[in-house]
Amino acid sequence: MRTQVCIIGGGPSGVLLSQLLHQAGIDSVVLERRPREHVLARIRAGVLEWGTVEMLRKAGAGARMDAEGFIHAGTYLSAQNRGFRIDFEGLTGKRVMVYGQTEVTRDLYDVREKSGGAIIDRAEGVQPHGLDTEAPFVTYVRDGETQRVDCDFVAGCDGFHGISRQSIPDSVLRTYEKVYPFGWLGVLSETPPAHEELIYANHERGFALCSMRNKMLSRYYIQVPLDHKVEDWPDQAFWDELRRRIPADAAETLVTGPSIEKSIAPLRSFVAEPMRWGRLFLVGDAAHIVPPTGAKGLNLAVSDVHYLHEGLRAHYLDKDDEGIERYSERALARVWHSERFSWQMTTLLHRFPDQGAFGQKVQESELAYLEMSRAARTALAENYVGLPF
Ligand code: FAS
Ligand code: PHB
Repeated sequence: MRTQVCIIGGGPSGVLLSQLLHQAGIDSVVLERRPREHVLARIRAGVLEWGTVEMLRKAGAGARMDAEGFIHAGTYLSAQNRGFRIDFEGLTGKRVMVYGQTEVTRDLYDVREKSGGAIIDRAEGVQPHGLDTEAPFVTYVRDGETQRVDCDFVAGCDGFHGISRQSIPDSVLRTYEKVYPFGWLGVLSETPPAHEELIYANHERGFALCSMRNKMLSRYYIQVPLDHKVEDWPDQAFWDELRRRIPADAAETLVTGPSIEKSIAPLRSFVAEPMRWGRLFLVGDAAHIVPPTGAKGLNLAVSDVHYLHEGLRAHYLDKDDEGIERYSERALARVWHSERFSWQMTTLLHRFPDQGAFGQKVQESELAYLEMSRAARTALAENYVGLPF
């Protein structure tokens, strides 16, 4: 088989890129190792920057988001059970959309299928070849048969554990990493959200987050030690701990119910540079990971897609290679702003094992400064709603 762009990974970045390339008349094939139903069942992000909203609409995947998503003009932060609001709209003129990544991925698959896209799932042993030549190709095995895709470019949209980043020689690749000494225990419950906006809670017992998916589907997280397992947290223990950490008024009205999903995710900050080697471009989690405290992971994947799609479009339609030559530089500039913000929010809101009483007081002072200073709230708000592409 021959195509112009071979995309490894059928998550949100891979399918969004394929759809945008299609709209520009550029041919692509998506190779996804998991069965489609597995990909479409993943529960991950919940908050979309407005740039992401506009990209999904541009790709033709925004109708259900506009009908079912929640537009939020602000969020709450709290320290020791007392909350205050960050007014995104008043401070920046911008808002965010709360709409689950599960739905985003489903909408992208739907629009890509409708536009005749080739998303090949259960593609095993995907292996790029000749990335530093003029004629790269990708091999994979499906139903026991080895296949080959000849292409002009390879987009590595295959996430943190994918094959693409590993295909860049160690002599070229530079990585930067910070692993946090705790994880997030997440629960999904068919209950009304604790509040009409999100609540990010700092508490001496640890971080908590109240989020949502719709009027009867809530998403909650509490910080837990790295050695905890899901079975250490029966539902009642989770609800009791969440109530201890969030603002008193939200704790009083919290509606609890059985968890329909419960999982623990580790937290790390990670960046791989460069995001391009020869004919390979790294996109999304294949190149970078952020702790979810800043709601940036999915949104960064989308901004990478923006830069790469623009670069490939100029290459094929205008014979202009500046976009692909500067892809890594442009994408990384925005990646590092989000890495910094996600690290800052994580450092501000979580209980670190070695921080001591002084560290807790400094966090509470920083939160008090945010509450009193419009300038401080504006800085947080403009990063949260998303810096320009
Ligand atoms: P993805 O990992 O989504 O997709 C990569 C795809 O490539 C997958 O479908 C995988 O099966 C496939 N693949 C991997 N290796 C392959 C190979 N060798 N061959 C073929 N295919 C291969 N972000 C937020 O903003 N907020 C959150 O709350 C949040 N929570 C998260 C919770 C968890 C448990 C995880 C893992 C991530 C979370 N994220 C969150 C980040 C997440 O949303 C990512 O940023 C987002 O999925 C990035 O999209 P992709 O880059 O497409 O990578
Ligand atoms: C979520 O709804 O899953 C969510 C929201 C905001 C975050 C992280 C996760 O910062």
